[in-house]
Amino acid sequence: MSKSSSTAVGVIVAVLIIGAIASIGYYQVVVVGSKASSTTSTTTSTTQAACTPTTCAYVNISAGASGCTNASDPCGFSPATITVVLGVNNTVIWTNYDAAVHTVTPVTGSAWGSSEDPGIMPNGNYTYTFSSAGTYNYHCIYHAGMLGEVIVKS
Ligand SMILES: [Cu+2]
Repeated sequence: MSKSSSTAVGVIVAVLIIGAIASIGYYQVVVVGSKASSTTSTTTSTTQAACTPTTCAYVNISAGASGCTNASDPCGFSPATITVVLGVNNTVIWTNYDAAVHTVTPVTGSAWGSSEDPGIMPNGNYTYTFSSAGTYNYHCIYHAGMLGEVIVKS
């Protein structure tokens, strides 16, 4: 290899290295930075549905719930377990504070539960009044880690 061609190769390698460093820097500043800022700016004006005439119990679908994909490490429904009493607060309202669509779907049966097509929209809610004592396990059909439970007492 002649001296001039090895110099040319050296220049090309230097340009590639600088380009790689520049794109990593771009990724961290622009891509990661925009993710961070969009995360902090997702404070929405989501409001819980009014509850009349009964007293309701509320479950929040937390911001970031779409990341709850691990069934052995559940998250997303807050509180994950809620205990209500018939005639007192047996109307449960789920409010979606996340940017993604979620569902409240019974683990067994289909006697209750939110729409699954598409589900509870961001800022939306789902209300159900339980009329029988029991334990009602539910999940989100889109995110395997979103598991919840309503315990209804008489
Ligand atoms: Cu979900």
